[in-house]
Amino acid sequence: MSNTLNNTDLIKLNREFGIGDQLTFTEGPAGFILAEIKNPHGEATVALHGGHVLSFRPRGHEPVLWLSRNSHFQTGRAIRGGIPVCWPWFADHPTDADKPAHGFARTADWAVSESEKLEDGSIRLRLFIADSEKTMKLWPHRFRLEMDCTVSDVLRTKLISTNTDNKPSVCGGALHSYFNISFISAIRITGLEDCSYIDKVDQGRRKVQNGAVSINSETDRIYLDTKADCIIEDSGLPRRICISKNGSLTTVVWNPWVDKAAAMKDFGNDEYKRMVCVETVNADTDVIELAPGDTHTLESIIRLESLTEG
Ligand code: TA6
Repeated sequence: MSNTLNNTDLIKLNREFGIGDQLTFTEGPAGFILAEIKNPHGEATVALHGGHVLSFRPRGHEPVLWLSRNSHFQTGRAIRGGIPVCWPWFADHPTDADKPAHGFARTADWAVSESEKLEDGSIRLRLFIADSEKTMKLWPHRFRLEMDCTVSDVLRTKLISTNTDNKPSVCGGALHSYFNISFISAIRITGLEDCSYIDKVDQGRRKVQNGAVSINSETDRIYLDTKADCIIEDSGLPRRICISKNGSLTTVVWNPWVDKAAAMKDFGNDEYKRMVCVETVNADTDVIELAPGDTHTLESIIRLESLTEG
């Protein structure tokens, strides 16, 4: 099914997977099909294009995810903001620079496989893609990739990779989350203290994080062997965004700052002041080897805390 609007698709989707007024499929920008989730705890929007969570807002709170006002909504292009799904590799392809950065999943047409309302009132939605002639040209492996998100006042997002081939495969990936913040100088990120990282802004030099992370210039760091929760403390809103994870030993922190922001067409020049990426990743030494039939789950759990809590 193409991800752009076709009435029969929408009617079929709502009949098969809709849940009253709590999960409805609608038309979005450029005719992209969106799943709108609204329940007493919170709300979220998910695009079938890229299996992409675009927004999340716990009831009574400011949006937690950031989306660029200049984002593309175009077949074949990635959406700028929310939670892009990077897969089956993170950042540049390890050996072929002609292959798309962050893999092909974020520009693929995903389909719906499951939806349900859970006992606690949260709504769960599952989307998937599988290998095709097109993907085999980019990555010669048979696979099934699923994105499962559960929405309450907590956003739980799982990326489930299954090797459906008869030979092993190695994949990397990320839930490349963009967070909405009051102002870049009003935040600090904890949970990465004493972790070593690859500084992509400084020729890939290896460094060790000293104290909390604050951002006052272009930042692009791959933190290695990380297990702890990351917390974005935002004194401007004020709140704490807590990001827990499973199935990942790598965390990426990114802010393009002035020049990179200006160089990106799908990113407003001043928008670097209002976003930060704290990504749940499998990359570098933490890529995943899947034997035939094997499955790996990369999970992020995003929730809010007030600054006075904890
Ligand atoms: O996750 C950080 C990063 O890999 C940066 O190097 C930067 O390129 C960012 O992703 C955005 O990549 P994109 O391909 O979406 O422009």
